[in-house]
Amino acid sequence: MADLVSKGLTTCEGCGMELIARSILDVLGQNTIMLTPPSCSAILTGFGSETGWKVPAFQSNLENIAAYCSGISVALEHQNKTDINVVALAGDGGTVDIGLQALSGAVERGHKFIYVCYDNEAYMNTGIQRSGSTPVGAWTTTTPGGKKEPKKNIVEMLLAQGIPYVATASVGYIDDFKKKVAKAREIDGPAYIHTFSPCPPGWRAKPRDTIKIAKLAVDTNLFPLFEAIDGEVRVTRKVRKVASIKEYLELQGRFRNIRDEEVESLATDAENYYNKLLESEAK
Ligand SMILES: Cc1ncc(C[n+]2csc(CCOP(=O)(O)OP(=O)(O)O)c2C)c(N)n1
Ligand code: SF4
Ligand SMILES: [Mg+2]
Repeated sequence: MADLVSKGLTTCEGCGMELIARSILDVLGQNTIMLTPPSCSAILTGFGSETGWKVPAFQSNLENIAAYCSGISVALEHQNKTDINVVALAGDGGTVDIGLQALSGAVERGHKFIYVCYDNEAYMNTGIQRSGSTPVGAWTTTTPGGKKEPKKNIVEMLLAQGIPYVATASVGYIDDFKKKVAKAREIDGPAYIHTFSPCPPGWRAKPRDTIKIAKLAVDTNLFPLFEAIDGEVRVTRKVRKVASIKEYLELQGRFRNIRDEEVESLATDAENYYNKLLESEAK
């Protein structure tokens, strides 16, 4: 298989986002246009005449990547170019906060594009500021005592909007992610994949623990893996034995000062949400 992302990028050791980028193009191949907003994924799009992508790519603003996807998608339609994938690779801040209105608008208009959010749970590129996607108890430079508010659930927001395909994924289960990218390509409309993506420097974690942490997030039910086609939910990885949230938290320095009651609330919310997903699957 051709490697469509250059080697020797300046992403950090153990970066989840880079693995996501490589995996997207492993599945979709050459006939793909990649878009990135200001964020760590912009490292791949590059500066001036240098780029890490071996496919066409475009750098948007932070608030409007989905609007650019819409425009490119419509232009391709007008040219009868139906075999080209339009893909956004955006961070959590650029998705659940700053780019939300553009994403919601593009989904409402029903354009055909694939939006992959790599969720490293903070604004990493600008120095680890909290985002709407930062979980309770996590240290960031703007939540020195740990974040108080729960993580925003963008997937449920898009489900409520009636998006034809939405899924969660994790770099810990990369085959599951790749299957979802392949499904997203077949959807005649917007498709969104929210992907758990460890960031060793931002999480004060060891680079070698990236995959372990990404698996534990799923196996603790903190980040359940599922997809919904036309609103029909299917849990794609059933958790038979719930893993230890304590072990998950201890691998990351950002949770060093988390309080017992916050750990409890994370565990309770995780269990409730996972059960809710199983119930909607059964309907
Ligand atoms: C409207 C706007 N606000 C702020 C910025 C500055 N900025 C550039 S990258 C970035 C962080 C984006 O965070 P996220 O989307 O989570 O991606 P990550 O850095 O974590 O990869 C910010 C705040 C900007 N470019 N545009
Ligand atoms: S700061 Fe985090 S997301 Fe950004 S390149 Fe480094 S590991 Fe990847
Ligand atoms: Mg981020």
